[in-house]
Amino acid sequence: MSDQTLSNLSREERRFEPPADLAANANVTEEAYARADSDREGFWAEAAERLDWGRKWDQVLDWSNPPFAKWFVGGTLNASVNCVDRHVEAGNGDKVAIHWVGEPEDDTRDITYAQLKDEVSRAANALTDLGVRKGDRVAIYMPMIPEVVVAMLACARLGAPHTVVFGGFSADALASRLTDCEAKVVITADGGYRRGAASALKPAVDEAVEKTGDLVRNVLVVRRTGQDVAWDEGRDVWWHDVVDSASSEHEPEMHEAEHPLYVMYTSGTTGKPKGILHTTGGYLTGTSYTHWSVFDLKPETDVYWCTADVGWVTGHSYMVYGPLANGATQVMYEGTPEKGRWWQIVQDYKVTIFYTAPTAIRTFMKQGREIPDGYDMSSLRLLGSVGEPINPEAYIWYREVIGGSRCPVVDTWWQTETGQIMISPLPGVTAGKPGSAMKALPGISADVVDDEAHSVGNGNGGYLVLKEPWPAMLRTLWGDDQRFKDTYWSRWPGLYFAGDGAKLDEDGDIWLLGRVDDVMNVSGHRLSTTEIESALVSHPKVAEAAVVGAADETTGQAVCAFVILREAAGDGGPDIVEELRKHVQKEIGAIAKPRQIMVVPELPKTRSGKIMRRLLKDVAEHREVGDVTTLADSTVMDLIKTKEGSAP
Ligand code: 6R9
Repeated sequence: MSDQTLSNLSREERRFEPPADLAANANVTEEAYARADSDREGFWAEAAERLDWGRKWDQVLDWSNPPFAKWFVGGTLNASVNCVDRHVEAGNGDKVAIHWVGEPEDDTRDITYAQLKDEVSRAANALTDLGVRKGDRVAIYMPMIPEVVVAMLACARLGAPHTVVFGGFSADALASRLTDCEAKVVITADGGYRRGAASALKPAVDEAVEKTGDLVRNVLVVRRTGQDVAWDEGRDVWWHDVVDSASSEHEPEMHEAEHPLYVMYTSGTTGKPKGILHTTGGYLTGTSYTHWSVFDLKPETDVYWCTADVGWVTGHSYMVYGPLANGATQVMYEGTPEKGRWWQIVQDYKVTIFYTAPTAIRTFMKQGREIPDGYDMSSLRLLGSVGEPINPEAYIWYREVIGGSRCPVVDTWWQTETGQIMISPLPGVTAGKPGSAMKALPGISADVVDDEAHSVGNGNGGYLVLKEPWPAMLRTLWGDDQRFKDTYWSRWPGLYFAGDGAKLDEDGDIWLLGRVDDVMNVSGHRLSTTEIESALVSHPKVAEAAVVGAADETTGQAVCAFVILREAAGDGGPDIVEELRKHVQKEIGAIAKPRQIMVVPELPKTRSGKIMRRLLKDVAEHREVGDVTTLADSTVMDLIKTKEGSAP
């Protein structure tokens, strides 16, 4: 984080008080902070009471073996019952759970809680018939269609942890995740719609399953696009053949509070993705409480919409588990942001709470306010942001243009690992500052510390840490307790290291400043530099590669790669840059495709051989190159800069 960033941010003096009517009727008021401070476990136990339990817990938190937390020890519950059955039993069966909007115009479905319950029960029965048992892992690789929610909840019902892999990821990325969590079944679709065209998914599954030997027994396929698919008779099963004919009666089992709910893979600082493990009772408590408090959800009247893809943690916590546990009515959209389409949906469904990412907001800003101005968005009453720091300009634009200057903006900081929102304004309490995530929520303890773990105090910057366990925290990394300890808990004893830089302003409010490790944030998605470097180096023409995240107006950061070609490859040919970009797309997925690739003769390295990414970042961001004194060969940067001048 540069000093300039710090001082720019501290000059921001605008404040937005909560709207009076919202504050008067807010789900959570100021006193929640004090109550949680005086009895943190009691506070979370009260939040857990929001759920239906089979058996109540004996102990709220067992922290006797840190960093391995156990919440609601002795309690049992079923996540799918909490998200579906109990709303039907409470007489809300006819209430719409999901207003689904397909990408092709006019392709829509409204699904009530009663319908969702039947469909989840059918899918649970079908999965049982395919041999899925409690504890088995099921991979889900699907587009944004209602069946993905059904699939997740059916797995949760059976106690079979799911691992949802983003549909934009490659066959290789899918294969490594299947292998790591030893998935027995993959649920997918023939394809999905992207930017108006059908885009296949099943071929990637076929390729991934082939790579993993006999690991995967069955592939369950939803017919979405109707495109031709290759079929393995002994292995592949159509969803409509086995789910539609299954019984809609399914007796759910109550699972232990600490039973694994899902594994979500996310990029780390090394090439191998980390399998973040979330369990049932604490996760559902943390997500449902925060969804209700941060978005001030009124389930009877609100129409909520989170635009995240289900392949990311936001889709898990704030499209599936949080909102459905709260009995919300929500919108789910299959497509990506396309000019006015989102605002059309807000208008058509009278969306009241809208949750999206800064990268989307910046894209809309670039297109101009005329587009959203053409729609009636007066239904909106609250806006949320997640995924990366929201710069004050984007915050103000979001507030004014989308929120008509009447909706509070909640900038929510959290991570795949934290499972739930951790730092955020409370919309009925906090006077928001554009660009600040403000304060740790009630029941959460965060601080900003220096290298020695001392609190930096107001007005200073440092590392963001979490000081006390919280219900939705990750329990470990799948199959790798040691890496779990090393990654998050070893830097300072007893503190969770989030990997983010942050600043406390004069009021003690928190400003997030981005990652301090080699993880990039591109459009709110975490990508590891190492993972992309490995992908580049796996190309036969590439000898070495270094990847940096360079500031980008729209995506926050963009992937910039520097590669040294193998001698045998000569100059790589005229299409080398495109060839390498495509290669990264194939290895990891389109999201990781470098914006820019520079073919260079050398990379800047320290004497111990560490690539100095800091200098490459200077080049990628067109800055004067910084201090080169620790370079083994200080002329290297001149060579690279010359190349930059001649780059296409
Ligand atoms: C939920 C999610 C986590 C990383 C996190 C941080 C960045 C997320 C943010 C934010 C500033 C916010 N991040 N929300 N930075 N302000 N409101 O995005 O999870 O994909 O695991 O990413 O994203 O750097 O450490 P995940």
